[in-house]
Amino acid sequence: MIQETFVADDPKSAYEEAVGKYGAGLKLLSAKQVKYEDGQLRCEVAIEVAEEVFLAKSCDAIPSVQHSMTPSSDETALLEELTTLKKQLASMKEEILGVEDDSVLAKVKKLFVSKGIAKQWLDDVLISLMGNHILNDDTLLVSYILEEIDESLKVVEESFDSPKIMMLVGPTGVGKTTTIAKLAARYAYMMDKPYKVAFINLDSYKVGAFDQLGHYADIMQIKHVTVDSVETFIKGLESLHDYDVILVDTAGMSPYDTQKFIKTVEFVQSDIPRKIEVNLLLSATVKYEDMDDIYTNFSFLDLHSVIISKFDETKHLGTLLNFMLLYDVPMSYFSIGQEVPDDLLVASKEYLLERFIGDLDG
Ligand SMILES: Nc1nc2c(ncn2[C@@H]2O[C@H](COP(=O)(O)OP(=O)(O)OP(=O)(O)O)[C@@H](O)[C@H]2O)c(=O)[nH]1
Ligand SMILES: [Mg+2]
Repeated sequence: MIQETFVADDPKSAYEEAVGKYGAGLKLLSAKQVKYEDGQLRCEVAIEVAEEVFLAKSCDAIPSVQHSMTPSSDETALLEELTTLKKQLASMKEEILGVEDDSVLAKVKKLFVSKGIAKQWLDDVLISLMGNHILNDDTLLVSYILEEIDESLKVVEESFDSPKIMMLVGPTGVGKTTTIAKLAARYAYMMDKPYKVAFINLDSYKVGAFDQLGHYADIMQIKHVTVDSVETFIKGLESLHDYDVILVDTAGMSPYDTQKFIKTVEFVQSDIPRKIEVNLLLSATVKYEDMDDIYTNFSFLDLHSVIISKFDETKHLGTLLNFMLLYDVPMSYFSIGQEVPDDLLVASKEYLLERFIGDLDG
């Protein structure tokens, strides 16, 4: 077997580069973030492929066991030049947008920033208003920004066109299992047509822990399969081939727990006929400082949507909104309390914006 390391700004891009080169036949060995000499954090993904595949696919005439895509000195110089240019552009923008502290623009910007919206995002949106009278009217300016937020947010519609597998991933204790129970009740009993729903539990890390999902399965009369390896996962899915929706519960993962990530990636990439929709559970109470790590690491799993939980635990939704604005993932459901099955909403921009406006006014 030949090992190769791919480097990119985030794990997903590095992994996609590897898959782009070798197809799905590769084995993922590790994924880690490394601080490079230029001070940038980059992600290194190590993979393993059969020697024949390596020789067939590698455009490098001399096969090397450890091939790193670390930039060459020319590329580094180019990167530095680009970084300088970017900084110059940013400072030019700063000059244009740098206005008196008591101006309408400064006050409105301050308000949104204080509620969690990134200054950078606001500047990108506001730059197009330079010279426009809206900048002198706080009501119009606030409405303009809210409309821009509304336009940038994305919602994914519920769809049952074909049978699907929904996997819920996310940090520990965010509400994955409870949300799976709510979704199961919704799909099996609360829609125009009853769907055939089953559970698969990958949450095998918590040995001996109370089987929360099994408990919900018993109450709701939902078929429930627990697996502990990719092989039993594939077998489990085969045995559930005639189910409309298979909900897959996973163990809570710290975004830094590479081993659990790799294990989960193996399940997501396993050789099965249906694509797995991976949904990231994110708490509305997420900390600003943690968002970047959560996104960078969980996006590795090729996210289909974000499900937001614990709406009832905070009035301040700016940080969450900021997350949705910065990363290009649509929202699918909102969990608004602990009650199964009632405290679940299909994601709506209006609901999120209304709550955010309530906070702006407050
Ligand atoms: N207030 C509130 N609590 C919630 C919500 N969703 C889940 N919870 C509670 O959060 C706690 C953890 O929920 P779980 O569903 O076990 O979370 P999990 O992500 O499966 O946890 P792990 O499997 O340990 O990672 C439970 O007490 C739930 O009742 C919500 O929307 N609002
Ligand atoms: Mg759980």
